[in-house]
Amino acid sequence: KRVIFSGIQPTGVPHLGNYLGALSNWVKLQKTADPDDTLLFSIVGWHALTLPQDPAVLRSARDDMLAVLLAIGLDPERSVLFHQDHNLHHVELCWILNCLTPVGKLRRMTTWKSRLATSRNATSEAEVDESLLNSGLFTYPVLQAADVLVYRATHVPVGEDQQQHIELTRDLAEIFNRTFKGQKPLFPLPIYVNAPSKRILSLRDPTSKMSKSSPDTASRILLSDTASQIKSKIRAAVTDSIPGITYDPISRPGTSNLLTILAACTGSNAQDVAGKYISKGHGQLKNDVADAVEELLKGPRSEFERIRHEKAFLDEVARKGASKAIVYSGATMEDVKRRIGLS
Ligand code: AQP
Repeated sequence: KRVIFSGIQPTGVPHLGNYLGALSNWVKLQKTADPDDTLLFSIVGWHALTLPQDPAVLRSARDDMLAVLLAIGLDPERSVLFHQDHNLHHVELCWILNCLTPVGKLRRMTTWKSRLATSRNATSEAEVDESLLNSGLFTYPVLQAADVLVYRATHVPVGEDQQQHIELTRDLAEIFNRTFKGQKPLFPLPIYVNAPSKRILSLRDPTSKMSKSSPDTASRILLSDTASQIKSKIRAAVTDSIPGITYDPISRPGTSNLLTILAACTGSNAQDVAGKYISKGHGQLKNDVADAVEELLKGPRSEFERIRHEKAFLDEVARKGASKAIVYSGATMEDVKRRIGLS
């Protein structure tokens, strides 16, 4: 019996990277899960606070994110869909784990560096001034570990960029199990479930990942983008001037990114896709990528536009989801508190 948990920040409408790297996998898992498996998908508002947010924008981004999850096909009767900030057990366990986390382990996490670099529009992570780092951004991997462990999740489907956080989560579960021994270990060691497609890169700077917080809006394709917006962003994507198309992520990151996107949209492999374009040019590749992305996104986009204005329905889904989530996490927290001596 698996417990599958994942989360997404309400920092804007998700982009193609979020969709291919994480969200589409959640829908697939919902379809293929055993009836005994528990699926929990959370909109992680507390994580969003690690970078400055406009309260009004955050409020509507939260609703929009829930609308997106429903629009892509997550079923609130099958999967527990909820806002992280509706379940205080996450922060309670986070504090307990913080008290077990060596600072050296957090220093080795690279995600906060790139998140800070992106938000500051720095050209490299080295350029980032550490004095600008708030402690929430530094310790958010611990909150992420709490998000997973509070449900005693066994499987975590996230993008490649989050893999090191799952390693940290496993480390913290082990530290807790070792420090507070019981008849059996309290936390299972969760497994990272990779999406079939790797990380999707920025269309403007293919050395960094596609991101919601990048100031350059042409760097990402949103799930709400129209066919013409998709076309113009793909046309403007940075590639290279080497003739012919080959898949070479190191020396041709922009071209390879387009091949990765096309392969992911059509359910094939980037090397195989490249083989079909060997004697073709970037113009042809870009047209085909734009068509494939439009084909993939048009269904979710129209569902999203329909659901996003149904505020009462969204509130009801969120309320029901949170009450289910609290039942699962409540059982874990009783055990945790008993073991640490705070029950
Ligand atoms: N470019 C990407 N390619 C593949 N997967 C990606 N993910 C994010 N970017 C890519 C995966 O999407 C899930 C949700 O991400 P998140 O919103 O929780 O935070 P993030 O990883 O920090 O994503 P963003 O889009 O870059 O958001 P901001 O800009 O707000 O930080 C995760 O599973 C992630 O791996």
